[in-house]
Amino acid sequence: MANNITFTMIKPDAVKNNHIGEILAMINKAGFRINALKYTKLSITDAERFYEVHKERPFFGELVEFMSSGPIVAAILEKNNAVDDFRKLIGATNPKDAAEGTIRKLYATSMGENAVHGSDSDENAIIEADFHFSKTERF
Ligand code: 3AN
Repeated sequence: MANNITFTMIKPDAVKNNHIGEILAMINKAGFRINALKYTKLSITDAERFYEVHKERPFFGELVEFMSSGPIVAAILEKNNAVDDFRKLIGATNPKDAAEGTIRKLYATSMGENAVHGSDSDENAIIEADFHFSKTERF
């Protein structure tokens, strides 16, 4: 079966705590191929657009503020069963519930500041990848 993609961000908390290298190493060791990679920062408007589906949720303002508070690493990852396998690698949204050995168990500090993003469906992976990367930035 052809590889499919997921989209991830190493969030401002994990960048600030110097975990970019360890997280990328875990991603590679788990069998994902990096198709695109960018060290960047979301503006408030970018974060509002990216998280638009959550705009009615009570934590929306906090989420936008946090995600635009510092640099992030954005990436498109390729693997067979990429979306589900990546969600297993990152663990539950709340690090208290995340399984041992997952990225969030190791590096997340709270439900809001939870180290990494992972797409929740193949459709959203494509939308999120297109949001951050042009065709010429993918390899
Ligand atoms: P996931 O990132 O595991 O797919 P979602 O889609 O439910 O989780 O939430 C998107 C993001 O919103 C989470 N990564 C987290 O940063 C933030 N978030 C979710 N629930 C809360 C909450 N109760 N309080 C603060 N932030 C939250």
